[in-house]
Amino acid sequence: SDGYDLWLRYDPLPPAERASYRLLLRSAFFAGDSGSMQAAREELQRGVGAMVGAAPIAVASLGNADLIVGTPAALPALKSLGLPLNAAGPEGFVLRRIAWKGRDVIVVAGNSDVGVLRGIFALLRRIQTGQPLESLNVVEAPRYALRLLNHWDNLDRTVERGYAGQSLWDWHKLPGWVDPRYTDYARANASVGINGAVLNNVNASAEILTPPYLEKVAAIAGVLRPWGVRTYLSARFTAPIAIGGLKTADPLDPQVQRWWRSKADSIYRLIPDFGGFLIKANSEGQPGPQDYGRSHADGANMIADALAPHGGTVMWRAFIYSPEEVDRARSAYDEFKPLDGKFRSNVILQVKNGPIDFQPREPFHPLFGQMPATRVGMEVQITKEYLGFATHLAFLGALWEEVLDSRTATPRARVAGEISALAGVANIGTDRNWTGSHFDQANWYAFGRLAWNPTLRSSDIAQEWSRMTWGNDRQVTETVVPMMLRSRDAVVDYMTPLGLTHLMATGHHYGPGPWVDDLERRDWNPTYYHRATRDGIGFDRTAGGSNAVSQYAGAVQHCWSSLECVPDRYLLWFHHVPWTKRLRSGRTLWADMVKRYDDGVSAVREMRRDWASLNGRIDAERYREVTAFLKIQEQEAKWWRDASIAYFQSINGLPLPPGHAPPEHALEHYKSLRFPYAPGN
Ligand code: BDP
Repeated sequence: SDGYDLWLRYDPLPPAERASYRLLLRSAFFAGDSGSMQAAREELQRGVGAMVGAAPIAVASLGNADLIVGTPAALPALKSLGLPLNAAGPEGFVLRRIAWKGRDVIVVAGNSDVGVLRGIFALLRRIQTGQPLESLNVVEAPRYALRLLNHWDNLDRTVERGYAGQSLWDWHKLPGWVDPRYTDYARANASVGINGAVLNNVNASAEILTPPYLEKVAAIAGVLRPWGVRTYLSARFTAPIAIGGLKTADPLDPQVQRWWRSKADSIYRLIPDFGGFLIKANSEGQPGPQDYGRSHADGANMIADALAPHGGTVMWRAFIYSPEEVDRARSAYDEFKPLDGKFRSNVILQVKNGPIDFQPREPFHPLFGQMPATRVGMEVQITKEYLGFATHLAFLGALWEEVLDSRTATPRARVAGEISALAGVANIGTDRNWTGSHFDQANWYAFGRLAWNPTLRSSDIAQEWSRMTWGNDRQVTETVVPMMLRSRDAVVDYMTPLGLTHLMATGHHYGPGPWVDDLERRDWNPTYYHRATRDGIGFDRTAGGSNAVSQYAGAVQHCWSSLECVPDRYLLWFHHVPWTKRLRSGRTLWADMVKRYDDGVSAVREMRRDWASLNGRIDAERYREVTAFLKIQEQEAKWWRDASIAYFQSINGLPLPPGHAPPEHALEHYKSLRFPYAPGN
């Protein structure tokens, strides 16, 4: 298998199970014929047909249907059944086994056809994972109204930080040729409830807003629409200059305001359900309102006002930092906290999960829970820019669960409750398996599932995904799921243990570069982040240092400020600690660090061994690729470990603790390595 089918493989079930499902699913009545209902019908027939060997026949009357599928608007009879449709909201669904006129039927209902479609996917997932339908009684609604993929796709089809081939969007052939792959992309999103896609890179070219490109965008939007996926675009703040012929992009200039209004009007003429704009402004060289002496709120609100008549949203990114700041981790909070309450209601402040930048582990961003008068969304990175690109196995469900679950101010408040949108930087491209590796499909899947329901456990998500993707063989599930669940901690251990961060090589971010200290901006140097000296290591963010810890509220601030309370995983994020300090493990900091590097490498070695035990239980094509990638991961884990230990040893002059092998090469070797062929930005 080449992996193209993702988790929607619908492999045939064992004969015994087939028979019982088949009896329940012989026929189906579909109320309505919208694009979404057609999609629901085709998906049900395709999935059930493949899994149980016979597709439900679509019947024209309710009387002889085993399955009844629709909305109360299209099928008023549903209203009398007492279904909890209120709790399903506009996008959710109800699945229920009931007696209908003396017959035993399954109802798949929603308040919209898209809700119904999601209900069909939820039903199919139950069959895929072998769950009985006997006492089916489910009502679901998404926790967040916006669950969006952010594609960092350029118009030349390169993908910034993309490790899965080229951009899916074939701009040159659009709109005349609409690749059928767009439909499969939309289907996959619909199956996990993702309801929007920003098509182009946040480092945006203004050209996407020109009429020829908007025609192309409209063609894609037409494919995504029936699947409940709305189209959004990244907009360049200076588009009025670049493509509008104006001399300024000042948000308070009436001509500029008019330009955005008329641009929005023309987009909505082509794409009536257009979602809105994502904007990276005054960040890493992108233009923004501050170039005109205006605030981020002035910029966001001006564009929000242009979208408001059409119901569109502006996602304004909070990813800003400047080399003049005392501490990059402080920047976004310092800039945006004073703007709380100043944003229009159709602005979402889009904040990365941590205060630096999608690192293997960061504490949650201090803006979560501290912008009570602003809508805040969280941005995570599905593509693994900082976690080993496509070859390393790292299940990010565990990372996102950790962030969503983090306590904010009061003991009961969680980050998940403080946000109103979730965005994920997509890992999708033209590779046959979509994501560059089979296991990276799990990260697309987990993102969608958590955006729908952030209280899901990553272990349950891994379990579902594994069964749908690798089959229901128990030995496979019992091997794959634990591999996934330990994988992200393994990456943290071999790259950035104990709260270290941002130690990767320059530019492409591939491999270790903790020694780098000569970049044009000081806040791009790994040495800026680890602050290692002969005596100790770590960034002092307590009151004695940058005091970034003061941006957190109450108990969190209190604990993380204190060397006694701060968890080991954030130790060097908040504290500069002597190499000889004893940690909870009883080991010195240096000994603990070396052990963690080794643990990370061992974990990968064990993952390889576990995977090898599945030989013959998985199709050869996918088995071989994963086998090869795990081997690469082990080599690179060791590279990270050896290079990091060699470098830190050159700073602290300490011997290796007993029982740990010295790095394979001298530090100079690791420093001399170059990777011109690694995908960059
Ligand atoms: C950084 C990436 C860079 C992105 C930037 C962003 O290295 O390519 O443009 O994030 O999020 O992590 O804007």
